[in-house]
Amino acid sequence: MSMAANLLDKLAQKNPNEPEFLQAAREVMESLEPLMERHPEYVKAGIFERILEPERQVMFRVPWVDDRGTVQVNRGYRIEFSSAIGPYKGGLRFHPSVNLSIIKFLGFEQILKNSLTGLPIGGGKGGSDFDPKGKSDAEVMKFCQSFITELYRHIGADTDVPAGDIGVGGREIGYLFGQYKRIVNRYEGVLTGKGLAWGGSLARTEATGYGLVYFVEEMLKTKGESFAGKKVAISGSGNVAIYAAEKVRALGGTVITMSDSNGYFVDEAGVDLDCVKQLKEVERKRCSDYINNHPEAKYFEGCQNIWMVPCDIALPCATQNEINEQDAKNLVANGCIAVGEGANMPCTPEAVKVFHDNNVLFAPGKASNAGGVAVSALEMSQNSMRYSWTFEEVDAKLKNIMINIHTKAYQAAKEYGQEGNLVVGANIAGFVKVAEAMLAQGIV
Ligand code: NDP
Ligand code: 2IT
Repeated sequence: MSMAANLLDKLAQKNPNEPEFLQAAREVMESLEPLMERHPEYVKAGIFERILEPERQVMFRVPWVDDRGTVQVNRGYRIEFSSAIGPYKGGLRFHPSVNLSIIKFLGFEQILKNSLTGLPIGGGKGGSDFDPKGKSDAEVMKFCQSFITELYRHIGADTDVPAGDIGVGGREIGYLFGQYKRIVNRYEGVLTGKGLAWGGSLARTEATGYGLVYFVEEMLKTKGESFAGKKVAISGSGNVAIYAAEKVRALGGTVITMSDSNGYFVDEAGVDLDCVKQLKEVERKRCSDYINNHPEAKYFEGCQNIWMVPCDIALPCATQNEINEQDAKNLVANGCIAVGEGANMPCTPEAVKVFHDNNVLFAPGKASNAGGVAVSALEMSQNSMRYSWTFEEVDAKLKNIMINIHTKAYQAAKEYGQEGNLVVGANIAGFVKVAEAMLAQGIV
């Protein structure tokens, strides 16, 4: 049995009910096999075993009272996975599907993603099975206050810095920050994605989507391609999807479809982003409402068939495992030339294989969606300096970071004999920096 297989076997025995975590760990450990041979010192120091075990896992009760006076109880999580290269850093997800496996997969991915940014941030993730959908602002506030009243003792500007993810945007970060500040009586950069008037960074809202498109642009260049004139399918209509769509349009592409968890609409003339922003960011409405303003567009119930819509480039920006093997085959059959993961792990391993086997350019999320956390790290820098950069300054830094991540992943893949395989390249390039830090810091 290979060393990776052996590690994964033990991991599965230890964490039997964590399919998403095991899926993420498998992809990484299989990529790292050549590294295990080249670096016996990593093996001797137990780096692989250690990186697979979170440094600390916090799970807690989040009680709150809804608008009808009924007591509600949710479960909160914070997985502090690795502090080898900096304070734990990663988002909070509020979604009814949240469980330990999902938060651990996200936290594990975050270690390597954060390393790839080149900035000094460790890996962590958290969240709750709370569903913000359909809740009043007052309910969301009460939940956030209860959540942070427990979590505050575990986080801090130099310890662990959460941010947004699915279901956590500016509104939630505001309530979390307000209550944190009230408890600790300190104004510090403990959360990122803050409002611009109170410590947030310009371009953080746009960062993940813009960064994704900057990365895919670099990847397309390796084949002499660009976004200009391309039809682009984007799943989701949240933070990542909206700003990916905005940058695609700026680069001359046409976004023809977007979705939410109920369904998707197709607008061949090009999605009206102002309308989507109004529906999603202001009114908190559904994709089905798009056709009220755009009768020429078509709405379809259910998410899965979005990948049957013929496109040149697909950017999955909703959630994990949203593109399976059959979806990937449909995309290939319809002439798709590139796939960029905006979400975390939106493609199953079988789907990724279909893309690689058919020479479809494939950008793995831990590289291509790293722009959000990169600008979060820039927000931390600005908070420490008590200073703020202009939008143009932050955007230029973001673009540079995304180009560098592409170069690092491309070169690492080439160095290990797998040119063009950015999955392997991103895993190796992200891992080496963390492994070197762990070696230097001893067995901790
Ligand atoms: P949002 O909550 O802003 O938007 C999520 C979007 O995806 C919504 O349109 C939502 O639809 C849809 N969606 C969520 N869950 C499901 C599901 N189970 N099935 C179908 N559709 C679903 O989140 P973000 O845009 O911030 O996050 C999207 C993805 O990007 C996630 O995978 C996240 O981890 C990843 N990511 C986010 C970063 C960030 O900076 N925000 C950074 C890097 C990665 P609905 O409204 O109906 O639920
Ligand atoms: O998955 C991610 O990288 C995020 N949700 C962003 C994390 C952050 O700390 O900005």
